[in-house]
Amino acid sequence: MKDLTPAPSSLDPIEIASRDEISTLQLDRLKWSLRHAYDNVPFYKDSFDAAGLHPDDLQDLSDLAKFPFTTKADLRNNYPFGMFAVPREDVARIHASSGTTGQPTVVGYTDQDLKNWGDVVARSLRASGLQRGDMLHNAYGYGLFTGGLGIHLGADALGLTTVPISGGMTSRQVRLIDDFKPKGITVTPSYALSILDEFHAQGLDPRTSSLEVGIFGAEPWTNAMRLEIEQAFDMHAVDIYGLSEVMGPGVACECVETKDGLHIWEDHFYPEVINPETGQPVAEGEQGELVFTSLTKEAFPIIRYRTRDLTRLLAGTARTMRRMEKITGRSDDMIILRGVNVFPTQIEEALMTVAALAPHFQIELSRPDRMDKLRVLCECAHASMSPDARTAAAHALSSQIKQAVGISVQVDVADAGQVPRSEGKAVRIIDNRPKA
Ligand code: DLL
Repeated sequence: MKDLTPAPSSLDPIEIASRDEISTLQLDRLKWSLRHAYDNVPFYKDSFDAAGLHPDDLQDLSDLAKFPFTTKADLRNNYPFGMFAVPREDVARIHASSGTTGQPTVVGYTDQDLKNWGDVVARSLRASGLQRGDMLHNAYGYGLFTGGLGIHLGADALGLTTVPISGGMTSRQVRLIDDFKPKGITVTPSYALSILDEFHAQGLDPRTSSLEVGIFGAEPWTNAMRLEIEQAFDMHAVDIYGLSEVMGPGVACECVETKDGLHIWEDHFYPEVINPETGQPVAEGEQGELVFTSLTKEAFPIIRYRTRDLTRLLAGTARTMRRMEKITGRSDDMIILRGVNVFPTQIEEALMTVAALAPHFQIELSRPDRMDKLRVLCECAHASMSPDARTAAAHALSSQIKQAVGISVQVDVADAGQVPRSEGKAVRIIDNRPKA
């Protein structure tokens, strides 16, 4: 793999500013953001008033912990535009979550917000090893989802040649990578695996493709998966994070030279990690739920938003801005099986240790005889696996899960191609338990 470290002179000065400079800027911006939300969004006025707080009560960054949280339910209750802080005519762009689990959440951006978004995505793409003039194959979905258009904004800001292919039509994805020879690809890690399968189906060697870096996010993925993808494509794989409520992709991103967690672009997004049960900030470096406050957003300021994503905050390395550790999972995706907490990422990690199995999987939950049961559906790495080899692979995976996670699960090994694929975020959990 080539060294793609960006030249220090190409970085935004704030990326490597001192912690004091960053904190000073954050405090100024935080004061503005609280005031802007309070003055322009009735929801924030009501929630601050109910807590007996006023934006002027923030004198120091640590005072933020006194302010109330915002949750997804608050956004749904204010559907569609109740959380906007500017007149509708000043909103240049709308995005929305898919709303598969209820009312969609709608977010908006002013022209200035779009510019800032483009800047943080450009920063992320540069940290991943891309520079002006490079070609990017952008396979995140275009549309209301923030992935495709968000990455596109950053690619424009950085001066890349963008191929806006969006998700789907996998054989065409591979054909265009082969024909156009992009240097970078932006896509969910699970869809990258489908693209990988398609390379093989077309008789092409992914290791000789033009791709030098993949920038993967929008769903949890493990370091074990990183190695698998890096080896399969002979390219770097870096992690990019974001969520629509806070902006979209580009809230945080790894640096290609370190790949040691995601630097949060702290001049625009203020992170906290809290204990999800008590709501109290955890000690520095401890794991908990990530909470974000926007520092510059005009159309859709967001104060102490509970992301439900679980991680820990770490000091900066390649940049002075703090890092978040690779996300373990969402609290919503945590399975409690006979008293043990299990995340799909733990199943992924175990799966990666069994060479005879492909990296695709789904988890099915059921409740026969009032006991929760977890079944892992995975598939053979090769089409021609004997029944005995499959049984051995299933056994290897269930023992690995028993040893690493401490739970007994059923493993079924299907033919290659039998685990349902997604063209965006993978569906990892099928919950067939009776609804309470
Ligand atoms: O997924 C934005 C995005 C697009 C990020 C493309 C990166 C790349 P939403 O659809 O609002 O936005 O989903 C946000 O996805 O709260 C996390 O649970 C999850 N997520 C996003 N990035 C990562 C990541 C986009 N790198 C939700 N690792 C977030 C783990 C991630 N989970």
